[in-house]
Amino acid sequence: MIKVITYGTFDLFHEGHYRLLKRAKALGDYLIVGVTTESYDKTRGKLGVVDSIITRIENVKKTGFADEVIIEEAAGQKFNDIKKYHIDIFTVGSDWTGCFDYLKDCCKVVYLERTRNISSTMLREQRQQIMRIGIIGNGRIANRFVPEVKLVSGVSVQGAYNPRVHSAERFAEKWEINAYEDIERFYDAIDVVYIASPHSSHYDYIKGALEHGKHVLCEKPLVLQKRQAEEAFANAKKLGLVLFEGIKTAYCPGFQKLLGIACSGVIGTIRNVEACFTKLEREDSRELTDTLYGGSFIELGSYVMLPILKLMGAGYESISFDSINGENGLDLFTRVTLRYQNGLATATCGLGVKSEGRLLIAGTKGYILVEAPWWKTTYFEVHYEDVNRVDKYSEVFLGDGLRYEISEFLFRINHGGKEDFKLTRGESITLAGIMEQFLETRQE
Ligand code: C2G
Repeated sequence: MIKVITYGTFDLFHEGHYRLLKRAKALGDYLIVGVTTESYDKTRGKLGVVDSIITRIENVKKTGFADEVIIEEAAGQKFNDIKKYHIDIFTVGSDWTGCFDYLKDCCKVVYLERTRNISSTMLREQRQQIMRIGIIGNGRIANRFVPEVKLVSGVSVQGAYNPRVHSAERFAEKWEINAYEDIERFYDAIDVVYIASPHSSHYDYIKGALEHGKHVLCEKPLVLQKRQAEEAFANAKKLGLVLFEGIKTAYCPGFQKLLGIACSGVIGTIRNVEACFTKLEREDSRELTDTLYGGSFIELGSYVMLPILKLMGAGYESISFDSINGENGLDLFTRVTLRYQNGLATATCGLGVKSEGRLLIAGTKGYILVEAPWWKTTYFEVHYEDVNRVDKYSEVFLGDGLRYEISEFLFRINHGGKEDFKLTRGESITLAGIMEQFLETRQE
């Protein structure tokens, strides 16, 4: 008798799950299915699981393919289960190709091709639908995005669009999704859009996606003009759609914790915020050669402005930019200084100058120092006049962190788009206005 084992969350049970179990069963005579617990999913960074473990087990059982269902509650369990149950074949979808090769010493490992098109036939009965996401732009960030989607329940990457079809095809091949050359067909196949194309194209893609009735998650900077941001948000509101700016720090758990503590009054009234983010790029990179929309501030400014807007607000009295520019006029390093009625803020960022990526928040009773890289906010300390008193906080930042923004985006869609306190529409509009002002000063 050939014994097969597979594992999964099986949340919002869909056709991809059904086909996987069917083929897993066909590999042998007896199929064991391990269903993950919520706490295990949390530790492995899978967010937003909707169905209870009871429902998920029931759904697996209903298929009739599982001869036995077990619970998977910890990392490392697979190895022991394979021995315990005398397993011949371990199988899982090809989105995990390579990840479980370490089990090859104990049994045969088979990666079954993942189901590309999740149709809605099975989902119609579900109270919550799987959102099929379509990606516009196939660069570095899009490549980091796809594996993070896998860790958020309730969303699946359907396909990629790129006017340069070969680029979309290469990307789709790599991630086992569909490539679309025709944007109408692309919109027909998806529910939500992730825009990761060059900055200058964001505005047009946002407009098009909203007109096609799609919710939009757009990489920062959302747009580069205040008027465009206002118009895009007004459009989304009119159409009842979510428009969401992807600044991943805004949604990560450590940054949320930090804001809570900073605003709790422990350091008194906040008077000064200093944020720095540098990331050295090659001289021939897009970031340092796109003379219209490249440069340090356009690339990294959204991050460094975020804690300032969150903690000091958008009501600054003045803002000024100082840059060190390269020969092509792009800023290799930029310092932004803001003056408030009762406070100051400085944001520095650089693609050609390296500095300490820390965040310092100074108040009337103490200060908070967020260790570099502060945009992950994994560790920070609260200091007071009494040097012996230091409060220490840590928080996780899993993987590339994009899962937090994807999870929040879905949450907003499923809750009528109302809860936008982590990054408000007003803050995104202010950010677009600051980008516009920066570009104007650069042209002078
Ligand atoms: N799957 C698939 N096609 C899809 C979606 C999922 O073939 N469109 C497969 C996955 O590859 C996996 C199974 O269905 O083999 C269950 O998927 P999930 O519920 O997303 O669980 P996952 O996070 O992949 O768990 O220990 C857990 C396992 O390692 C995998």
